Amino acid sequence: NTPVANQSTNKIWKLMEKYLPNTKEAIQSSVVNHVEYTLAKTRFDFTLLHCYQAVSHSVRDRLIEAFNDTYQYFNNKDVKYVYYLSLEYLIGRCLQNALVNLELEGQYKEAMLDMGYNLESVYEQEVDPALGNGGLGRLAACFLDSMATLNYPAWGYGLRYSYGIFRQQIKDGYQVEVPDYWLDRGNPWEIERLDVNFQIKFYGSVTKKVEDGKERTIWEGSEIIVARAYDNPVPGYNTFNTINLRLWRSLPSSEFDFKSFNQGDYFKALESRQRAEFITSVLYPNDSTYAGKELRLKQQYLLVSATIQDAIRRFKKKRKEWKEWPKYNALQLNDTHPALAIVELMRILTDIEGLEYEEAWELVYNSFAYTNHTILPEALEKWGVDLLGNLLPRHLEIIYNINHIFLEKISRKYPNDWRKLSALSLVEEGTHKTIRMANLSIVGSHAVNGVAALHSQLLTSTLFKDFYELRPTKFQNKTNGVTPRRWIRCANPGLSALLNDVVGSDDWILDMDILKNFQKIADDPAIQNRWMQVKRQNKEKLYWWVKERCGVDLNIDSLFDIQVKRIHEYKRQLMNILYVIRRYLDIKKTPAEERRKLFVPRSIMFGGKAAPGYITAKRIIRLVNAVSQKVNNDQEIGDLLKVVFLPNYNVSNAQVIIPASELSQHISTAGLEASGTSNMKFVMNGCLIIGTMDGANVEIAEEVGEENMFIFGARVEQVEEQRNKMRNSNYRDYFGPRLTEVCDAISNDLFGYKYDLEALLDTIRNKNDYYILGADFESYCEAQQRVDNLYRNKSEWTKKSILNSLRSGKFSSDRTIRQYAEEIWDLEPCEIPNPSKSEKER
Ligand code: 4GP
Repeated sequence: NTPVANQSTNKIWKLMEKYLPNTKEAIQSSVVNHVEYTLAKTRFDFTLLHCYQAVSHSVRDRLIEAFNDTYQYFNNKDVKYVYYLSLEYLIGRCLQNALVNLELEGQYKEAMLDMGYNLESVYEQEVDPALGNGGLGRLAACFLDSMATLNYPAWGYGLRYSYGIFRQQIKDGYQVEVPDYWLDRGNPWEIERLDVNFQIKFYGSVTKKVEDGKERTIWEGSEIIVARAYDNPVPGYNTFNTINLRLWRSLPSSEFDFKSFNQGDYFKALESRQRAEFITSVLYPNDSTYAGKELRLKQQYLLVSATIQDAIRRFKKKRKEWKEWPKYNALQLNDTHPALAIVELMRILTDIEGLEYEEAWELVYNSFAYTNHTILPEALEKWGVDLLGNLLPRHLEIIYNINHIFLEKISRKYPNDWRKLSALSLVEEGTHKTIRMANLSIVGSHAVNGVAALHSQLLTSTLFKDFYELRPTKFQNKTNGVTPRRWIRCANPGLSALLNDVVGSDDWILDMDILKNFQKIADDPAIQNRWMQVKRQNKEKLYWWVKERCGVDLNIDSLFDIQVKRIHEYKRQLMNILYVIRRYLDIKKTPAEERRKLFVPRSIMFGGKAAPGYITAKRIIRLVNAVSQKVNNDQEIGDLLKVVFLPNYNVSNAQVIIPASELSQHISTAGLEASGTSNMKFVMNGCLIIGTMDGANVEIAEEVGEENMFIFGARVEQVEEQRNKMRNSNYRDYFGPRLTEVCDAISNDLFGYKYDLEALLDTIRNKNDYYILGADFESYCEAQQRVDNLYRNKSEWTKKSILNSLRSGKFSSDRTIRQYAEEIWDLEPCEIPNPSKSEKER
């Protein structure tokens, strides 16, 4: 008779109550254990990569202790959860962030140094998990950090793509996309949950049955796959709380395709198994554009269905009554990508749980909320009813039903107002009938928010005006934020140390607003000097980065002027590079001996990926590289002007680029950048912004003062007027002589690549200048002149740099997350008692 352990008295659990100690010796022994037992390495084939893996495993052990305790605690306290649903998470590298948040960086540094390893170079071994495109995905990652730090009971849910956003290489000045198989060296951070699997159905048919006088709807899917959970612990800072980012991976289900197997069609059966795995294989590389592909819809549904099933399972374990659902669950939609969650929950509640429609709708409506991230029309998701109805026939029925009931209410409120009815409808009629996912998200949510004050205001006055008039209280603003842990503490250790000295503690990491109390230091010459030293060290780091990757030798004393973000016409990288050409022509026209008097030496850097199918964006990269080649090799110019395209902009590169930047460009056409979040990171790192009154720039100006930025260009209410002006004039008059001369220089083949570059210019000439680059160009040049003037005065520049940083507290994602929790989720923090240091070190 083998003994069977009793769950409560089992010695396993007793033994597990001990925490790993964090002494130097204990850290070393846990690293060494992983070298020997996890990696099975010997001295003969041990590399720095293995060292990174062993260190990560040892940190992961510590994360898991906190992670398990956290959810155990939440469960015991029976808390309300927020579920953050996002198709993208740009989490960036984990090791340093985990060490900083666990407050173990110092200990690990020492332990590793003692064994002959420099922790910094160990960090560099990590791949940068890039399961997102840009702002939306990075925001989700910052939010997780803040949710953990502020002790909110939260779950992040997403997809574990095998291929993240492509790696960008520059070949002959063109962008080349290389697949990013980021898992090829394994991923020490994730925990594969072999026992957390949910079935996901696609296609099939819907039938109605009458049972006990009640009609029941049954959807029988004809393709069944499995979503498996991969957990990624997200540690909070200065707290033991560690939350979970649960990513789903698609796998074939075991019952799958028995028929083919039984009929002996072995290979056909295997092929369909591979099709299942393919669903989560690749992230769609589009930023702010709707893809419209069936595979993408499958991805969306897989995330949604697995997540809702998981949440329901958790809720049911507590044997709650359905009416309590909204009291215990808040679900946040990161854009419309996971909007089917609304429909999926409706389906389960009505078809499976047997709730009445109205009853179910109450629960759905009161638990869901939706964040919009852009008003660009090309981003608005509209799924064709043919595609949706084929893949998810029951969901289409439910959407029609939601729409029917909704429109009935509308027509009672606004009889015969056909315009309103068709604007509000979830269905867009036409030759190709589609479902409007934004309308679905608004109708199914109790709160809808934009991501900066201006953007939220534009949502209610333009894009969602009719919805706003219907229910104004539903609409809110939640200005974005970024985490100071990654963006100051990890990315800029020099500045962190300086701020610690200024404040007298590191309290600012959790309360950025206290920095405001130290504004006096901005005038202090000693602080200014230290501030400049920190900036110089960061510039040196970027100098080497650029030299190694781009082969360009920058002058470290030149002004580092940077625009890094996805390449988009509305972000106007084109205006930036046209100005660079203007500057180049002006320098050339100036007698050699006067050049240094008139022009501040500048290193102008661009970085960002273009969506693979976005030809204009790719041509912008081509132009930047063409200009770079010409200018950097012009002996006459020397270090007065250098132009560099920084390849493969991603989170880890941003951590080097942003702290080194002195001027950063956020120059979108007013009204088109919903918020921007890198603008916040730059400001925190003491960088001055040249920018338009767009997105969060408006609030940054309110906080740091317009006099500490370089604001230019048309305001949102002037944009349409400028477009009309363009329509009614010749581009030469509209552009003015300075921009015209630049365009002519390109046309006259000064930079080569005539075919591409002419096509690029045609996007702004000939009455096409939708992004009013021509209208804003002069004002942009003037702002650039102000930049030069100020940069000559080091002390004044540094003072403004300091003020930018000290006044940036509003843009911590901690502030944003508190607002979501209080104003949308109705969520209370729940902090698990931190096992005392002594207990930890037992
Ligand atoms: C971005 C917006 O373009 C950016 O302004 C905003 O800061 C960010 O979301 C986070 O809210 N949108 C996207 C997207 O990334 O894919 O629509």
